[in-house]
Amino acid sequence: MGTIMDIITARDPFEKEFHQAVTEVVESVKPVLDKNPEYRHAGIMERIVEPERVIQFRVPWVNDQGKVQINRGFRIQMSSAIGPYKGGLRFHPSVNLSILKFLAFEQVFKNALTTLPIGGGKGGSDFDPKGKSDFEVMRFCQSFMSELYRHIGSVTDVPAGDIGVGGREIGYLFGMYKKLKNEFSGVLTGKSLNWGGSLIRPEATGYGSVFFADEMLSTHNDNLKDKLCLVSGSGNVAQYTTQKINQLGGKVVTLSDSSGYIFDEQGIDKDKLQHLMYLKNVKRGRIKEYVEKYPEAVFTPFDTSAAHNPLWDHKANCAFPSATQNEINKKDAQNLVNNGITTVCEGANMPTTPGGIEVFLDNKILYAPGKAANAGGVAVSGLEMSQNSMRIKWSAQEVEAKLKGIMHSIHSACVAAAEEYGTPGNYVNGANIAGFVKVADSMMDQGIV
Ligand code: NDP
Ligand code: 2IT
Repeated sequence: MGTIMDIITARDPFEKEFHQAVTEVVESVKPVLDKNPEYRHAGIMERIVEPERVIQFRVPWVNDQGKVQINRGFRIQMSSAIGPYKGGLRFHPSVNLSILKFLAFEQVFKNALTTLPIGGGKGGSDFDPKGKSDFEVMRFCQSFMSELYRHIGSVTDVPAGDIGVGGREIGYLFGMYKKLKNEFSGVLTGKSLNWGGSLIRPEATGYGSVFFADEMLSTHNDNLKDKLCLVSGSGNVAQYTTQKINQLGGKVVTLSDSSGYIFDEQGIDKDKLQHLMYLKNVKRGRIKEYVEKYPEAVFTPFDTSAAHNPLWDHKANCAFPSATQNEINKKDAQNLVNNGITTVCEGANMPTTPGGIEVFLDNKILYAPGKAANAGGVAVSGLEMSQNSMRIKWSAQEVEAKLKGIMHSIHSACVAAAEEYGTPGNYVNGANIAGFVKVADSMMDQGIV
């Protein structure tokens, strides 16, 4: 049998994001496989890279002009080794099998790190919610769920949000699921507070990422107070990352969307963030509108043909990439290092290319990969599932304390695994190994399935 990479590139030659995510894990866990030959005998790696089930379906809907539209829907049920499939739904025109398989693959290890009993999955559609009316989004979500409902359930597979899927979409999806199944259950997380949602779920990914950065800094007897921070994105994760950095005394000077970024040297404080949230969440506008109210800030459009992203070329102590995959390349990473960055904490999934990661590791940056740093979102989704099962509701303080405890545990698990395998301070190896061992041991217990 060839190597894992030979197998997956022969099977799916064009899935470059999936290959990228698998390559990283394969490299990290090689010493674990060498030390534990039983994992090789049981074909753990061969099984872990093959989704348990892939569902692809047609999503027909009618736009406001009465024209029929066809999108593609997907759900990747990657691993149920430690619990029901769990992971978000992404609605974005770039969505394809490669992107969803990379996300589902990373989700398996991320969910294992949370300490909660949740397996890994991911789904979504190439539907673009941008510029669509609420009714169009509703009709799309209803059509999407009219197929997906037969494959999911509160003990089978529990989707949530991701890029392009927030509270509005989760509401429309839940409404259709409930109608088709005649069942009110915790089949989705990220629900509104009135009908089963958990306090702090909207905040959880951003808050968790900042807690993780603080954990890393504490290993150097440092913290986020007075730290200058670059944040990318301006959606759910970026907004609450900014909020928590502000609460801990740091200063955020950038935010972005797919069209460009803003640089506000004075800092995006509480009031400015509130306005940004109105612009993005209520008005569903663009980041460049920020400078209309705050002319001291500068908007720079992105040039997609440029070799580097100018957002990462500002002087700062910490970076929180929180938009999308591969938004920091080798040149961006080098710019960050040249400008004195000490800490990089990934709110987004796989935002740094392999070349960029190498730069961070070579320069001994405190670098947290997404599967550890952004696990707070799915962790609070797990807590939402617990509250739904018990039919109770925890206070915001209780959930935030649990989230903080979980991020602390994830940090400790990464540090311990990295040390055990001879790469102290390498959070990439730490996260991959700690997540992998839990899943692999569960697969060993359950036989060849
Ligand atoms: P949102 O849809 O709320 O926001 C996404 C942001 O990223 C927007 O500002 C968007 O800009 C920008 N963006 C999206 N695609 C691109 C692109 N191709 N190029 C440049 N900018 C882009 O999503 P989230 O905040 O929820 O997700 C952000 C990241 O965090 C993703 O990587 C997601 O997988 C990850 N994540 C999310 C979790 C969650 O709980 N929501 C949990 C863990 C990770 P625009 O408006 O122009 O599209
Ligand atoms: O990437 C992720 O972890 C998410 N989008 C959140 C998944 C979830 O089930 O809450």
